[in-house]
This record gives sequence, C-alpha cells and structure tokens, in this order.
Amino acid sequence: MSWSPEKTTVNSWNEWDPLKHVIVGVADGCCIPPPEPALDAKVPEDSDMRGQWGPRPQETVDAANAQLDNFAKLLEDRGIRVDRPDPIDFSQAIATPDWETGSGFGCMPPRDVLLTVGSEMLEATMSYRCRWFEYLCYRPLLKEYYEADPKMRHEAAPKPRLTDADYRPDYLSDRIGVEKRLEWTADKFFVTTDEEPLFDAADTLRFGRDLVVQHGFTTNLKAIDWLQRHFPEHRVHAVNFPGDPYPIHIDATFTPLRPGLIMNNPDRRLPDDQRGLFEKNGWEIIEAARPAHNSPPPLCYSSVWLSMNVLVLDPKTVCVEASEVNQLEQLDKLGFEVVPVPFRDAYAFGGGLHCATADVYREGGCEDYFPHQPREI
Ligand code: DAV
Repeated sequence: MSWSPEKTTVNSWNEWDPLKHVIVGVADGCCIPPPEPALDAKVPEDSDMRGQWGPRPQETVDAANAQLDNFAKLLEDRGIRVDRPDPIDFSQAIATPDWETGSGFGCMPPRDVLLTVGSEMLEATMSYRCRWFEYLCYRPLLKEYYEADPKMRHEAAPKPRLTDADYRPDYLSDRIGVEKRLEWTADKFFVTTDEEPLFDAADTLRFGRDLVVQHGFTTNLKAIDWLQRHFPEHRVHAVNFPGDPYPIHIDATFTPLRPGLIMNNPDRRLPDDQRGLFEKNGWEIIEAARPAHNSPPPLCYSSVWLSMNVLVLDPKTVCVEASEVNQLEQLDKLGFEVVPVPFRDAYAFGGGLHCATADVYREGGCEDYFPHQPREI
C-alpha cells in the first residue's frame, strides 16, 4: 500500500514500521481529577498530587502545549501528517446513571484511548470514571477518517458501568505501603476486578498478528479475552510485570524498537515463564538504560520510567525525550538515529512521547513475527 498525504488511510499493524500519519495530544484544560477508586490506587502514596484536584495551572498547560506543538512540528518537518484532538470542557462534573465525579481528565495522551489495529481504530473502555467521556475529543478526527477512508473501521469497546463492583476495596487506603503493593501486583491482585471488560489502549502492544497486553490496574483479564474475541485473526497474549507497584500501561515497561528487539524495564522484568513467545522466535529482550532523573516532575502520575516511552518513527529512527541522556546513548549505541525531543514539561499531562501519540498510518502490512507459538512448542 503506498502512502499519499492527500488521501487519508488508516493502517498500522505494529509499533515500528515507517510512521506517516499520527495524532498528537493537546494539554488544554487538563484537570487533576478528584479521588475515585482506580485513580487513587495509581497515585503514588508519597505523591504531591494526593488530596488536590481541579484544573492545572495555566502556565503549566502553556509549557506543556509548547512542547507538544514543537513535537508535532518536528514530526511534520519529517514528512509525517499530524492531527490534533478537540478538547472538551474537562472541568465539568460528569455522571452516568451509576456514579458521578467532579471532573474529567484531558486529551494529552491519545495512546491511552485509541488502539489502531490495521484499518481499525478502537476506542478503549477506559477504567477510570474521569476518563469515561474522553473519546469525545477524538470523535471529530475519527469521523473525518471514517468518511475519507471506505475501509476504515471505527469501533468502540462496550462502555463499562464502572460501579464499585469493578474495584477492589482493599486498594482504597493510601497507606498500603509499597511492599504490600509489590506482593499484591506480583500475585496479580490488582485494583480492577473482572466484573466486566476494562482496558486502556496503552496496555496493548502491536506485533503484527500478535497483540501483547499487560494485565494490571487498567486492563483486566476479561478485557484481554474480549480483545481476543474482537480480533479473532490475532493471537492475544496476556503479560504482567512483577516489580511495578502501580502497573498501568505497558509503554514505560516493555518497548519494541524494531523486529527482533525489545527493551524491558529492569525493575519490571518479564517473568521467565512469559518469555517463550520472544525467545522461541529469536527476539532479543534487552534491559533499558536507567532514567536520567530520580523523580518525576511535579504533579505527575507517571514514574521516572517515561524515559523508555519512546516513539519509533521507523526501524532505524526513534524519538527520545531530550534530557534522558542514558536512554539516548543506549539507542545511539544500538545504531538508531536518535531524535531528541524536549518533553518533560508535558509529562504531568499524561505521559511521554509514546503516550502523547496514536498511530493512524504506518507503512507495511500484518506480518507474522512469532511463527512459533509457545503453546505449540
Ligand atoms: O511507569 O508510570 C506510565 C505509562 C503512561 N502511559 C509508569 C507508567
């Protein structure tokens, strides 16, 4: 399939083929949402965010937007088409027949909401109440793609009820302690139950015919089963990463760089019994370089491991946050052209360079990278 910027086509099967069209989020109106069960479980116990909520200070929004705009321009200068979402008013209270909460979140991280698999863009269920309506920010773009590309499939996973039955009350305390959390997460005792399918799109990595999905706080087993039924031609693999006390989203933990090569967070190692898929097919899993920073920026949900949250532009080129010198050096030594992108002012709004983007078009088709499946071996 050949790419032309005049003609909109949705097509992306993996995390590394040459990127031609992408959505980059915006920081406008982003809020720190009020407490709710799953969000509380994710905010680190010693975080400066505990106990405060409401719109983020305008000067931080402006600083984040400056870096997001600069990133978008840098991609455009490399010939990539960039679209931006339409923020809704996140400061409004939101409600369904089952619950209400004081505000929404934002639309800086499209990766959390939109999962592109081939010609399909799938809206995730999401697992926080504050993010229930976030898909609305992307509807104008999805409408445009749907109208322009007769093969585009616009899908939405079943909207969840998100009642208290979805969350384990054990996680309601903010004094659980990291040790207990590590024990629970290693036992796959996560904050979300299996009441109904729940997933954020950023828990899924695409490897052609195989989808690798993190089971953790934001994605439950019922959703992994739902994804398998929804994508019957794919093979869906559940993975989990003991060592992470707040396991949400796979993209600061396990990062495919090109066919045959993955970086894994050394503090969140893929367990031996889950390595068969990669080992039997000649894929190398290397340890990612340690982050350059000892702590995240103020009012940030994510860990220092956003260092690994890189955006691969093609199998030889990768965007890395500019201050992450260890990660820059590691990828340079691996032979990549490394594009440094200043992005730390945007971290607090929903993550790094991978989080802040969602694929619309990458070249290439659906390849089988794992012909030897573990269950057949
Ligand atoms: O390490 O805090 C952040 C992932 C954001 N999408 C972490 C995970």
